[in-house]
Amino acid sequence: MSLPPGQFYSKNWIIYSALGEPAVDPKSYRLYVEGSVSSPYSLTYDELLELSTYEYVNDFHCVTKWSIKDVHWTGVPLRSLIERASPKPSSDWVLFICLDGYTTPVPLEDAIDSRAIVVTKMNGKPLSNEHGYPARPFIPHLYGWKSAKWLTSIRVRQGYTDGFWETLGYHERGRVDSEERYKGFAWRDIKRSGSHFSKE
Ligand SMILES: Nc1nc2c(c(=O)[nH]1)N[C@H]1C(S)=C(S)[C@@H](COP(=O)(O)O)O[C@H]1N2
Ligand SMILES: [Mo]
Repeated sequence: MSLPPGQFYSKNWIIYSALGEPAVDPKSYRLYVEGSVSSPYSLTYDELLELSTYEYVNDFHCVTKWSIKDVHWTGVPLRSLIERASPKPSSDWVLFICLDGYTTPVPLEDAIDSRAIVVTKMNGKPLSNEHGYPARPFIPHLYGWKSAKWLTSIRVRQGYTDGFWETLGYHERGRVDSEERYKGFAWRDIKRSGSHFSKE
């Protein structure tokens, strides 16, 4: 797997917990699939673990440029979780909502990508608390801030809304290959324009 533009490999993860680290009790935990859907529902942790999983090896890319090589991901396809709730036809975004209050939006199209999952295991083990136990989404072609830790709700929406980092200028979509790091432009456009501050 080749390294996308602007990234470098780091040996160790950098743990980001912008809003603190909640301790999640798996007995009371619920994952909600709700919003612009006909049949909202929720799953307990045990129910989530009973669903069939999909696994693969893929790098993890943080927008601040560090990447982790060859992470083994195991999780439940987001597509199946979302389809079960029957999204209304006009739905076009999904907002991930976390127990610490962190949020991040992704286009519905990315959320139902065949490789988009709700991760329950990283490198063969349940997620550690600092990595977002019990669940976090992972969408391989998007930057790591879209992989919201301590996920509690998959909210289908009509229309875009900012999440935590998007309010502070991070890109609406965040595709790694086209360097969608910040709103309004892709980093490669800046390089092409030859100036960091003027796009005119
Ligand atoms: N709830 C929550 N999820 C989060 C974050 C956060 O601060 N809070 N940071 C994001 C960012 S910017 C990155 S790069 C990854 C980092 O994952 P890690 O903390 O497991 O290394 O988590 C993402 N998910
Ligand atoms: Mo990040």
